[in-house]
Amino acid sequence: MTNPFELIKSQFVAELATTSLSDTAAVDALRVKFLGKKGLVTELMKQMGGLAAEERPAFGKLVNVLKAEVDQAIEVALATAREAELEQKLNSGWVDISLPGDGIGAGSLHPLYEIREEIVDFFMGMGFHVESGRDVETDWYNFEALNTPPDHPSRDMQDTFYLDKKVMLRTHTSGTQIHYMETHKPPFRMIAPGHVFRVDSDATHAPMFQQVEGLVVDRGITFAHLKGLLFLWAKRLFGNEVKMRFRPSFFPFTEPSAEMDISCVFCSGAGCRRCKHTGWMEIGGCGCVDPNVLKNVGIDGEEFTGFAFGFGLDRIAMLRHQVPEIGLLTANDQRFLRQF
Ligand code: 2NL
Repeated sequence: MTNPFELIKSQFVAELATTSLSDTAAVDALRVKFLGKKGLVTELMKQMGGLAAEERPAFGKLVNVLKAEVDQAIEVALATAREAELEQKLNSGWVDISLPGDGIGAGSLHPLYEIREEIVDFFMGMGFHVESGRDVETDWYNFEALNTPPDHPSRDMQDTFYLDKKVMLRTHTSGTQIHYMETHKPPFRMIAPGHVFRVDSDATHAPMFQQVEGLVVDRGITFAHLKGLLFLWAKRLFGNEVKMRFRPSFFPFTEPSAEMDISCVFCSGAGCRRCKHTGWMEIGGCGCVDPNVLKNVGIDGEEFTGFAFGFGLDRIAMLRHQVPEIGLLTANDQRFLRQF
């Protein structure tokens, strides 16, 4: 058997018989050995160029048949090896297809924004316009127009983030009402929700927090309108059973002024640690607009009167959801946020 075709073929058959049919790399090595650039079959094909013209057709036919046979045997062996490898992978890494899949988590509104939307909804229902204002105000809008004299403690460098001598991050949203009154003629009713900034930072105070302030200016507005509206609003937020009270207070921009308390949401007024055993919790301040403020924005205080109020959103969210620590609202802790 000196025929080169038969020789190579029997060599291939012998080597294929000893190649592992569960190993694609081994089968591929066999392919390279016979069909690669310098493979045995390939070399045989190259010999054709040195043959006499009449010998070429017969030689070409035989070498092509050989190549096709080797080709096909390799393809079959590769397919077998691939399947064997897959089988082995599946057997070694067992998958429990009865386990539940990964859930698709749905987000929800942050409690602070949920409260803000609820409050905005209530006042819009009462015909209030919503104005968001600007975070940076000048001295006039943040203090001067609000009847806050230059020596007032709230102007202290230690309470206010100043950007320049007369430019600052707003310490309350009241400047928004000043802008509004300067550009609109009464009667009007509006609220100003937004972020405010104070140098304060401890367990119960954050350097940035959210407020909602409100303002009504019309003919014949009295303190009774203010009280009626805020009591209605507190019932909407905290339920019909909530009790409310006003305490006399002072703000430079209102006269008279009051602070508003609701019955403690933790003990319903019986007295507990959270309300310092008073049964009451403060939720904001309010009053009739000081005539000086109206004068500053060119509104005739003889014809028009008004009331205004301001509430911290964090405090209201805490009371609404009975959150014991203010820091939880801004810590971004998923274990806390997932409860809403
Ligand atoms: C509080 C108290 C308050 C106002 C804000 C206001 C605005 C204008 C005129 C008059 Cl333009 N008043 N705002 C009035 C009373 C109280 O906020 O404790 N806020 C957290």
